[in-house]
Amino acid sequence: MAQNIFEVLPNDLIGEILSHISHVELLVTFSRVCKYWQRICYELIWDYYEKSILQLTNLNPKLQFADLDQFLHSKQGRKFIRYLLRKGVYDFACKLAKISSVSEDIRSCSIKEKWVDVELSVLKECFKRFSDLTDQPMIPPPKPVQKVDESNSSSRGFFSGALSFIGSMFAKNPASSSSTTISNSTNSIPETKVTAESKPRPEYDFLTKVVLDGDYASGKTSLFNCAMNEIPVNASRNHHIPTIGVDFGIKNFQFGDTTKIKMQLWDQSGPERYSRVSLSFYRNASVVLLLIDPSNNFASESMKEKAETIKKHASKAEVILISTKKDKKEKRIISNKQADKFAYDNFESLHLDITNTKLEEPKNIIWYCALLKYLLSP
Ligand SMILES: Nc1nc2c(ncn2[C@@H]2O[C@H](COP(=O)(O)OP(=O)(O)O)[C@@H](O)[C@H]2O)c(=O)[nH]1
Ligand SMILES: [Mg+2]
Repeated sequence: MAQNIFEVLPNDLIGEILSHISHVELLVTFSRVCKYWQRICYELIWDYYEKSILQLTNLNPKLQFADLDQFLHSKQGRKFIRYLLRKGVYDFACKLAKISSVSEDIRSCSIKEKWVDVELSVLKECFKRFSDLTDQPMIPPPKPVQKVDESNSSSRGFFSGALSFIGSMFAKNPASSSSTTISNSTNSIPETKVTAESKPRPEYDFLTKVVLDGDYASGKTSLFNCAMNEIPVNASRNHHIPTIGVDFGIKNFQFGDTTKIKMQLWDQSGPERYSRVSLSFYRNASVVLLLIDPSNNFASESMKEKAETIKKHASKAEVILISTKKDKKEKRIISNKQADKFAYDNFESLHLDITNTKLEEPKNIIWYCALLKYLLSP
């Protein structure tokens, strides 16, 4: 009966509904959506694949898969899912970075609204569903179970409640339709209190080590200063102070009510030249930020060399390729398209083009790293 309603909806209306849903959601809810919509979801996802990936990979655009499920289980499909998930998380990170608040000593940033928990639990489900794509080096400390009151999830946020809405259409019992820890039962309130009071919360739920890697003068220390100390580069001064020794900073993140992440951000110096020393930097790194200055003549060669080293010594780390100095007018030797392709081919991951002359993009990056830690951890 319910499916017939979907069947008779005009295509324009279906298109309007689906336009509010991200590609990640389309992908993950795809198999749950009623069969009348599968075709439209298929077309939207395939269209995105052609626009975003095929042009990077030079694959034959005529390559067609009989059905999306078959494609998603292929090697290319798995790579695409991995990429899509990361894109979705990065967009979400940008949004959180913008609305988060920072403590006076700028060591902690938080966003405590309940809808963040709800949206994160949806993303976490996506990562769990494709769990063979996740592999993080450090084991998180045990985490107290907390329940989230659904009444506050409202329509704000990245997923706009669309997933819950569609899920509830197909569930026998709407309250059980969500696969997350969401509960709107009245019993959940005392239960939350008991849990919270009887077990003191640990200082953090996950510890993540993020390493800045890349050539001399690629912008590592500048990104570090933006992210940790909120000091942007003054482009007119163009004064490079080489880093001496090792530096690392700590930043604490709190997402919603439930998750606290402690991040160590490592900046390196000598190892740019003494590569053997840098191997200890990679140990237990959850994320490697590989920076390049795309106007540097040697960036292309060193990017390839670095990629090999990272694959060898930090095989479990998530790698993000970052082009710095977006603000500079000089001719770039490495184009964004080349860098996108390099990141996709080598790390199945994102390439980000940033400037350290403003705080915004470095902040987005560390929020992204913090979110990834949470989402990739079992
Ligand atoms: N215009 C501009 N200059 C940058 C940017 N990032 C770094 N720099 C400059 O590039 C030089 C090297 O940066 P630094 O962070 O010390 O590089 P590191 O050796 O990799 O740590 C310094 O003069 C910085 O001011 C950027 O995004 N835009
Ligand atoms: Mg430096």
